[in-house]
Amino acid sequence: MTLSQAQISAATQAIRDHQRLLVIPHANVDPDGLSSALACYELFTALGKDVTVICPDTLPESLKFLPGFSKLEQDIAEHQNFVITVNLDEGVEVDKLRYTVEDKKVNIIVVPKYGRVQPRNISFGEGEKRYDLIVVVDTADLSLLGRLYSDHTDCFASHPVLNIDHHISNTQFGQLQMIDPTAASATEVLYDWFRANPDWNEKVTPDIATLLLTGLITDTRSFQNPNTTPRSLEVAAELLERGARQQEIIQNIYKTKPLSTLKIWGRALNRIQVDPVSGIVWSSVSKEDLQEMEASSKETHGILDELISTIPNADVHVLFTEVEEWGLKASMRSSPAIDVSRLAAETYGGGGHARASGFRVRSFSNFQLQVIECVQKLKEGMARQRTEADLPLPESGKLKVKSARLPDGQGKPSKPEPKKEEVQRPQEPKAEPPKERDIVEDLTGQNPKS
Ligand SMILES: [Mn+2]
Repeated sequence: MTLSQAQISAATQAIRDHQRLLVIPHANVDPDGLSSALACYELFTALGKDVTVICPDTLPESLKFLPGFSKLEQDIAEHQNFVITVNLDEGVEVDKLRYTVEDKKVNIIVVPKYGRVQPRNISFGEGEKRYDLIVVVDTADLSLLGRLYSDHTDCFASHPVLNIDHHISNTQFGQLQMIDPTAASATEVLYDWFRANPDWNEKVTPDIATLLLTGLITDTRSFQNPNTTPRSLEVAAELLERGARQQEIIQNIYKTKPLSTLKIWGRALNRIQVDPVSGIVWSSVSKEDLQEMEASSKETHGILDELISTIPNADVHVLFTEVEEWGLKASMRSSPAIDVSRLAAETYGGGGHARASGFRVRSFSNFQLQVIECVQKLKEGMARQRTEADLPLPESGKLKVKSARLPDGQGKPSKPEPKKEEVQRPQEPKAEPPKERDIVEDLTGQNPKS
């Protein structure tokens, strides 16, 4: 389902009718959310709007290259002016305004030049609101805005909200929606919208094209995920033609990593464990590891992808991280043979998608022992699912490092889910793209699937 003309027109009209726009991506923002918000900032500012973008997270260094990054604000300014009006109809002319403060009171003193101000000349009321339209991007539900939403629920209730997203699980919040679950990224939805309005389309600068391409590249894992459609590739090509700086994106997002990140990745990859009998691959990062490498738990993002590309033909990949606030955090991905959303729910009350899920264990005495216990429970859960589905155990010797990828198409070249499970936990699985084809491989003719 792509965007309807009615949705596009209504959203366009909302922007034309409002002046003070507040744009917000989801909490724990990812590059697609942030690029979407900044692309809105750039385009709406070019249309003469007064735009505020709020992103309360501490952002990774790697995203500082995004155009408009320095314009990000941290919190919603809800202060609304209060206006006291002196009616001058009766021949009064005001000379000065003064105020005094006494005992928790402010006196506003109107000094007339001519005439006399009577109580009947005074009226008062609320001034203009700081914002008149809220635009929420890349967010399946308002609760995923985190504290920004819970601290300012009234603000969301008292302003019209335009909801722009590509998650199939979007809860359709807001008065206006532009949701396209067939789009690979929120920036793809935005590009369709921008293009639909000729006067906006001509304002798509190389900076905006760079922002839009950033979301597309990261949400498809460089066009590796099956959410990549022919249209995403067309959009990417068009954005490049319009000056998107692809090399800058790749350099900043994929090729520049702080030393601490490299060290923590090295530690995790060094610790990969494989159970060929049950088809599970896992690794762990403890609090001590993080301290020793002077890394934050955020720097473990991407390790799971690395596990998957290193040993692609396991049924379940898990990364266990010891996180300060939460205890143990497990992130899982799976092949179609195992439903990890069910696995997470049955073992530790977690959740997510069928192919990407997670769970948390809050208290334990020893992290490494807890990891072993978790792996044991996961293996039991996997065995139950296999028995129910009457699936055989993986062939022994199947789990080999990448070079051993099976030539007959049994090896899974890539995982289907984008790495969204940590960011947007409550969402449902993304719409399976029409036929699970790996477009990049079809185009290059490499590793054709059976
Ligand atoms: Mn997204």
